Amino acid sequence: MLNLKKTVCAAAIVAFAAGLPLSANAAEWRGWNIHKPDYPNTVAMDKFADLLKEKSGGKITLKMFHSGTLGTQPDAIEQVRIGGLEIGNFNLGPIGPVAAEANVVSLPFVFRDMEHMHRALDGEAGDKISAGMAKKGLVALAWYDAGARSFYNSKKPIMKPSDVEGMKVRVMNNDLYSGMISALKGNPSPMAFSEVYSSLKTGVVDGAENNWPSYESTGHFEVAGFYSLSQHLIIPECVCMNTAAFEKLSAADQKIVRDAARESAVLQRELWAKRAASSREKVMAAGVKFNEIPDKAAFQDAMQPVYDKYLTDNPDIKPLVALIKNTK
Ligand code: GTR
Repeated sequence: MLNLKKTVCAAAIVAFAAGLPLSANAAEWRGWNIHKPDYPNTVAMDKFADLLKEKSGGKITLKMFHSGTLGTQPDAIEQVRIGGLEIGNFNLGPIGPVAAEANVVSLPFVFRDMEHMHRALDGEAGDKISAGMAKKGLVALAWYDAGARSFYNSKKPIMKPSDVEGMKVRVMNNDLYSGMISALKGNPSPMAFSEVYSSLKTGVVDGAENNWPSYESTGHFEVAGFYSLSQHLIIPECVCMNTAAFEKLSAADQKIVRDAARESAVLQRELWAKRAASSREKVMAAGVKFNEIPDKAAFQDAMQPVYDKYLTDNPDIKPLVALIKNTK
């Protein structure tokens, strides 16, 4: 794996030596993506790059780096914020710690279902989340889908909150997720996506949580064969751009960039729906033991303290949560 800092540094030195500007107006932008070649996000980000080139008549070009080759997600978010990279396809989960507004989507059960999430993000709540992110260096050009996240593990079916007690569960980097596992009396283990497979295999962790496509594409189903449909988090993703770089563009170019990202999002959502179904079929055929959760409200109740604590610590966010809840 390439070392992100070294790469960015090397690029800066080359640009400096060549007398090139380091701004995003330089010939080629660079984009980060964590997923493998055939994943919906990967295909959609490649489409975004194609559309950028086409719509700008070759003036704007984007080179995508897939499979997390430019480093972990929290590092890449930082790089896009400071302008070391121009573009990233990020999950809003690890953006929460840098932009409080984005953290609302990481409150367990904040969205009733995918449709509710779409309506909220396409409306006023989405505008408020975008505004908060832009202030922190990330312009959300478009939203991608990432389904609902459920628990999986190598030990047993999870039917009720107490089944998580004592389990070591990998979470993404965000205190809300650690709090969520602690609330279930499990042991949270924040860790990079790329480390989860071997950690599950060697028993460093017992379980993790994710959507069907990521559970399948990573091979986690091979080493954690119990998937329990808790659907406790519905976290959208963004095509994000460094704010300063975006603001430097002419209004016409900004429109090109937004339009290209939105068009790629239409494709991503279509591919996502298909992949969610095919990934589920694939892991079931491979022998995964799947269970529905009889009483999801029990998980919601058990996770409520995380919710309450977050809103007590961040009272400014309360209206945004209310806005989401009241979105029909
Ligand atoms: C996936 C998401 C990735 C990453 C990953 C994880 O669903 O698309 O961006 O956040 O989950 O669990 O780290």
